[in-house]
Amino acid sequence: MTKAPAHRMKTTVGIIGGGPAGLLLSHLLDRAGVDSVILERQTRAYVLSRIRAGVLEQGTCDLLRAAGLGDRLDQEGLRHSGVNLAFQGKVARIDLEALTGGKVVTVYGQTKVTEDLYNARDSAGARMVHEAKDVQPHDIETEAPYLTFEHEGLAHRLDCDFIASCDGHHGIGRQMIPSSSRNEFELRYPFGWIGVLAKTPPPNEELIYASHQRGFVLCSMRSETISRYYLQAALQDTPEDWPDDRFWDELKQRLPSEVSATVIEGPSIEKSITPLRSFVSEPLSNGRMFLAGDAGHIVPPTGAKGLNLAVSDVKYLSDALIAYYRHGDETGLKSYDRLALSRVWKAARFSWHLTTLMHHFPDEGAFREKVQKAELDYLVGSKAAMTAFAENYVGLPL
Ligand code: RFL
Ligand code: PHB
Repeated sequence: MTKAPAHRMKTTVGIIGGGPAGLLLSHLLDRAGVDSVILERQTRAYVLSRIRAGVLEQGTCDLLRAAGLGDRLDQEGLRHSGVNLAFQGKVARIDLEALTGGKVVTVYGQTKVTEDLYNARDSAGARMVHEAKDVQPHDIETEAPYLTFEHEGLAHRLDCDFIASCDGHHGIGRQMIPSSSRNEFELRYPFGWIGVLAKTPPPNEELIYASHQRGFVLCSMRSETISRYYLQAALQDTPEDWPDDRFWDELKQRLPSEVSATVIEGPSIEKSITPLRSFVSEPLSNGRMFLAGDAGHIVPPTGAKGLNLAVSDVKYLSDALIAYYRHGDETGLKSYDRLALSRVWKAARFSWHLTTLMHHFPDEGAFREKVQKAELDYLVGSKAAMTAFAENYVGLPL
């Protein structure tokens, strides 16, 4: 039963979801004088405890710096000018910086990005509602959309000019686009990743993506003293199937000996499992509601693109909204779908390609394995192929 709203609020842009996409959108709009309110289902502590992305593209860092969010990023972010691919017992380095005319990636955890955004929003006195239950968009195809929700047992209504659905893959926004005008493209991979965070120094200064008969491995990090590892695992596995001893043992078996010799084991401080999938929903808008970030698309983490795509969507959307309020110019709003989807599909392609290149596909036979090895050999032996890889890994232009 719907309760009559006890509280009515008004804003310009109503944002569903206070993850990186929603927080950054609110921040960029605020800098241009456009008001917004964020409705987040979880508590702030919960949002900040999610361990996810680690790698920021050059363009993401440039944008964060330009938005006044660069101080801690520049102090604590680890600048990586190269990345390593390991297979057949050897490690090959791809020199990102040299191959892209000076672009690099920065290792800086999503937790820190989110903390920086919260701090910026707090100092600007932003309106954010945590533990907002049952958020529902209404009248999105009219000029007066609104959101209803429950908070602390009371019914609320938020009137707005536009709605931004930044509510992640399981959010409500996408479901409001009628299925007759929505196309969903999805690929589920026959495996997942088990991730471990450990208070031990990483085995290498740079990331190592390793392909092995027993499955994929990624050696990443959060700092010089905290390592982050991922292993390809069976879809049905749970963290309980991976006690620390099994994890370290399997990790070492899959890495070239020169790398496994430098792995320092330690108790895991976080362990989680995630299935891999590619997903894009088209269009990314309907009437006055726009989807940004994981709400509209998911990429497998292999390419390190998810958070970076959330940032590029938000850049296009905030530019469009700001142009509308400054000059009454609707062009950006009308071209949001085209612009965002064009970049999304390129990152979806790269993430899918790197996933298929690096993982073991148990049911696909020896021919596939031979082709996979040939492609890896070609990639690390051809400047043209490495350049294409590097261009995508540091991020295509925004
Ligand atoms: P989020 O972070 O999921 O935030 C959505 C927010 O919306 C809230 N919400 C709702 N609020 C109100 N009402 C509702 N009905 C709601 N439904 C949901 C949620 O509580 C949440 O707070 O989406 P956003 O902001 O679009 O950000 C996307 C990124 O979080 C995601 O793409 C990345 O984490 C993906 N990712 C990586 N991306 C990178 O760019 N580089 C990486 O190295 C990288 N590594 C990763 C990753 C994701 C991983 N996992 C766990 C899937 C590694 C892993 C293991
Ligand atoms: C991470 O450090 O969490 C990470 C790094 C690179 C990826 C995915 C995840 O491709």
